[in-house]
Amino acid sequence: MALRYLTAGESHGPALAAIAEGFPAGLEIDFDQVTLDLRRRQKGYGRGDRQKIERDEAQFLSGIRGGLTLGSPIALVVWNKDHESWKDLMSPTARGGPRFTRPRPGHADLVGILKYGFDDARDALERASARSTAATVALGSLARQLLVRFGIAVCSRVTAIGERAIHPEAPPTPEQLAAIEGSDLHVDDEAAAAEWRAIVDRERAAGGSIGGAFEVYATGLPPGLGSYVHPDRRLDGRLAGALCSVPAIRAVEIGAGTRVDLPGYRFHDAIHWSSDRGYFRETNRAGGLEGGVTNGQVLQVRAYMKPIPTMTTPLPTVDIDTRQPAQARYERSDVCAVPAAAVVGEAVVCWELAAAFVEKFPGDAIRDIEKAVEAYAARIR
Ligand code: EPS
Repeated sequence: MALRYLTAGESHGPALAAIAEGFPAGLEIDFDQVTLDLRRRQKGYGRGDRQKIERDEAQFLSGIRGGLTLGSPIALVVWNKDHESWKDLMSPTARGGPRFTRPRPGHADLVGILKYGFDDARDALERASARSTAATVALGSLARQLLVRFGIAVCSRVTAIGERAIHPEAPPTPEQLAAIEGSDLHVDDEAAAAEWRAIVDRERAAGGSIGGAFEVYATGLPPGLGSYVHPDRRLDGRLAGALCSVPAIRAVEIGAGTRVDLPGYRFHDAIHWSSDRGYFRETNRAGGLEGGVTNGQVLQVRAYMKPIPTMTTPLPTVDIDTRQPAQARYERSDVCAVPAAAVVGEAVVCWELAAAFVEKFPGDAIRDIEKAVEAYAARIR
């Protein structure tokens, strides 16, 4: 069964909801891990006041019994605590409040108005809000648990805020990972973090916002996930698509993908073999993917986030009622959400990898998948 999901929910509506299908039966679910991932998404220097209100937690409604998956659809809800203050404006039974008529350049406000025929941008922006990524992270946490069961670990680090970038050579070591998880900039480089805080402070003072970049890594992947046989089965395309579908992500790089300055003989990773390691490489500019297929190296993808379009110093826009020039409306937002986006990036990478994993090793029960994994490992050994 293929892994698939749907999410629902408006940012200030009662809740976010998700339904996932395709998890094999018998997978142990650690609910604390889901809560941990949801809380990791809420953190980060530059986040707005909404995160002081919410304490995100998933309430599971189906598909799990006594901590074990049943193979049936998993339904979950993340309640919006802030809904209490919005229930007269944003609920299935009420739509009060002033209309939002001055669309923010860069947000879904105007395209939503045009596409769906609204006279109030709130009808679009509530669903377009990055708040929906809480549901994504809950689903990604389930996918992470399937991957961990088979020795695959996914993590991330921020690599740029504004004009200042770092260029880590390798995925984080366990010590570096502990530093990343303890950092409000989701990085193990305190000098960079200090500069990034100053950049965020500068933009907050200027009434602006700031974007950045992060890397997601996956270790322990077997070679052979994804396929080159048809474009929509290529894992590089699926990962790039998943990352670009996260709000505000505008570019994705796989391995050293943007190093067009390197000639082929310096770009590609030479293949070696030894009796103890099997096939191996000394470099990983491919980022763990060749032909859209995992090659057994560490997966390394980088995503770039644009600055959030909601700013206290608003951009010029047009009022949809008067068609006269106006200032874009400001609503509470984040100055910088790159550390949170890195956690969302992990979630979508976990999902795509878990989906590719159950395609390669199908089975209704976790034991069936184990057998398929063992048989494949024996064949390629
Ligand atoms: C977000 C919740 C939102 C925003 C942000 C992400 O909460 P509120 O709108 O109530 O402040 O902070 O959404 C956006 C950046 C956006 O463009 O919509 C969250 O939980 O991540």
